[in-house]
Amino acid sequence: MTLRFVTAGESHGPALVALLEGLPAGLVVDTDAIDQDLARRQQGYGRGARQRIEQDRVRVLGGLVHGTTIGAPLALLVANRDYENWCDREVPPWTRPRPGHADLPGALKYGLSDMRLVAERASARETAARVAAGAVARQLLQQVDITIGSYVTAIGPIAMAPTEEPHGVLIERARQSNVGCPDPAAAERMRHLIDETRLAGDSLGGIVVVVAQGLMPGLGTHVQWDRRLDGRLAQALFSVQSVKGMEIGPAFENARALGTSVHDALYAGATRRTNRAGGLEGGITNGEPLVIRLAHKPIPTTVASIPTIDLQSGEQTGTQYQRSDVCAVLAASVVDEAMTAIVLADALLERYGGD
Ligand code: EPS
Repeated sequence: MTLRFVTAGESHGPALVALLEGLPAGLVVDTDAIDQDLARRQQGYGRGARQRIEQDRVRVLGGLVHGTTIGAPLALLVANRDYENWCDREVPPWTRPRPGHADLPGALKYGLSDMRLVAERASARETAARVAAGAVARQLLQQVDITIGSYVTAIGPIAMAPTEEPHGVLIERARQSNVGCPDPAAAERMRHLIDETRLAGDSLGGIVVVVAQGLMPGLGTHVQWDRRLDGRLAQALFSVQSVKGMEIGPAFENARALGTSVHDALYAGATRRTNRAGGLEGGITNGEPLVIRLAHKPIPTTVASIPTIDLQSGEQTGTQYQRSDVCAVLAASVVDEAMTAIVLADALLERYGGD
């Protein structure tokens, strides 16, 4: 791995931190652009009370001199404004695991009786650090005109109408939508569903499409399993909290069709008229846009109770009330873009070097 990153920090601790290593020297980093991505990650119809507290901004603690990288690791910090509200608060231990959250498996694994200690780190608040790192990777990709965008095609059972419009148009229109959906009629129905779901104390998932454009052929390789770009993207994207499904191109539809109707025929100049492969063949970019579709499960913290057990008493009970988002699919789409940017920037540096 040429470009790698790790994060640290808890949801209600002082800050989230990302360490991004492997950037070449001489990249001018625009911290306003990082803040714009952080702000995009905070938005969205259906988010909860926490987002009214936070105003995510990046602080660069290392790796930049006069705004330019020096080949050193970049240390990025995003403060948690909610931290001070929790410093002196007496919080009873959480003993009732939320089904679908890391609570129970995390508590069993680490031998913890207070599941808050699991939830603090499992929380999707951590994705603020990922988005900060991803925003830098995006700036590296922009140097060679690779761009990454996304749009939301479904929230719960409401899906946008099928369209042949170009990805760029859909991404641009999605940016104007507070549910991230480029189809205004579907977006209206999505907002209505989010309102109803909030009243019912429930939560919603959805589907995100991430598109990378301007990719040259030859990123990734077929020669070894762990260097195939499709596998590397899957690892990165499946690590995003709530991602439970992924396809490259219309993969599940392709699985039901015949090979001659699936594979993108080639024409003079190695051109294609279709992109059912989704931009990758043999784990290598083929010069077509990379198209990834991601299924995000509904958030496991719901106001309405779900049957669970109390680990202390052993009794059958229900999950306890906690503040939560109703729907965070638009926010998740920004995280999906960030993880895609990091994998592609890594593959770019691997192919062309950075020194
Ligand atoms: C989250 C629970 C909520 C979300 C949080 C993720 O936080 P809190 O418990 O403070 O209300 O708001 O997401 C963020 C704070 C964020 O910035 O995305 C969880 O349990 O995953």
